[in-house]
Amino acid sequence: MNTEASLKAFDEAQIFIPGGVNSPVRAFKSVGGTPIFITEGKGAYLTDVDGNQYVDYVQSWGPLIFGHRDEAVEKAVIDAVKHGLSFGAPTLAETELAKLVVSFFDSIDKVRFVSSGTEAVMSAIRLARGFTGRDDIVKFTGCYHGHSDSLLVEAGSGAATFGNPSSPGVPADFTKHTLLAEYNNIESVKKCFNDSKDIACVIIEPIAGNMGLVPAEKEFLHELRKLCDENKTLLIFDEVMSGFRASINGAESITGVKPDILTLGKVIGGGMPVGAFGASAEIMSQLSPEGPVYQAGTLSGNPVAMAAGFAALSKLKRNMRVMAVLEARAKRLVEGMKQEALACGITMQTEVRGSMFGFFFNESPVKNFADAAASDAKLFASFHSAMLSEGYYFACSLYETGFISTAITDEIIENTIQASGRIFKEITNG
Ligand code: HOZ
Repeated sequence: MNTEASLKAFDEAQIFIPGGVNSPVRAFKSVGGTPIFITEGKGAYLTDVDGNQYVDYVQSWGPLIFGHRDEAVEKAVIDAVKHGLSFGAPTLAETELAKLVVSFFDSIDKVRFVSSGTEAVMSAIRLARGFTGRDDIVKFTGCYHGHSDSLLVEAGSGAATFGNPSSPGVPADFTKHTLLAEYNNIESVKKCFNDSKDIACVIIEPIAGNMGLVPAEKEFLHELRKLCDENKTLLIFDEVMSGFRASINGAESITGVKPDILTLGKVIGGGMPVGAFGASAEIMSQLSPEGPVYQAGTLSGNPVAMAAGFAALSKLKRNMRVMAVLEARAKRLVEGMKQEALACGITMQTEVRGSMFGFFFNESPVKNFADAAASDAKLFASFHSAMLSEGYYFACSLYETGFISTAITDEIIENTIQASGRIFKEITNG
């Protein structure tokens, strides 16, 4: 495969952009390669600057549930653009999307839109602190909630990929209010509640997607809910990644556990920059201008982004059964690859939640970040670059999650499984 133009593009990008990328995980560093530069996406495929085509299992890290250039989303964006890019004033599109988002979740009455997942979670934490009048928060090692100061502590995603789960530049004074617990370990949460009587909220990815795909156990979430209630602490579900991916009605519909505050992003913007946080009317009434907790944004509720999100979510609402189709495909993909790996003496751990899939080269099941980190990173890197050369674009970090879009057909899945079989044979034959 010729990647000369991508290499040249990367060289030039590195002169003007730190590391040549605008988000670290894209740099391919942990898989020992260099990023490919994309010119176009269509349906299931990406095309790079050298003209190579790839089946895309990243889907812009989750948003593109209908694949690249979905007709309905594209049309909605073009129509919206013709009326103006941004007004910094209310539009009907914001209420339409808010009404639609709220209709999917039992736990929220109101929602506020922002421009990214990071912003959504940062604002949700401020709201929880304002509502409870407390300062401390609990997060879980390996969960990633964006790059705001108090949440960049033992974080997953790109932070874990580069072995810097906590960042310089974040004053210790800011993170002293962030208590850490272990995912799927309720005793570690109890310890936090013993150590502090000032916990405003516990924030969790109920289906963690930023240490690879590691869902929280149902019983653990139920106990977490109970602990939060006993301590009058708010429970925040960060579903920026899993929202409309793991289930159309959120993790609350899979686990029976309702959060007090929900954060969303990715799919709700249909590929445009959107984040959101929602809660009961009582909690949301603390937000400015109704209440004293301040939060704002020039591009919040941007009309083009609202139009894209509305087109994507209303299409999902009309075609709810696609969720089952996507899940069946995701299961077939990881099961097929697992069998191919096993035939070559390689053990793989796999997970699927809706259209999200994950795999680890690990002898034992992965329940938390320590388990994920014990996976064979070298084997992952070899697998990643060999699959890329075969035309399959997987997330370039073992701490990220894969996504199926409706454009990825059964035939593409079967071809991917066959390619993985060839690769496992090559790898094990040295
Ligand atoms: N935080 C994103 C994945 N979990 C990566 C974003 C990006 O690099 O585009």
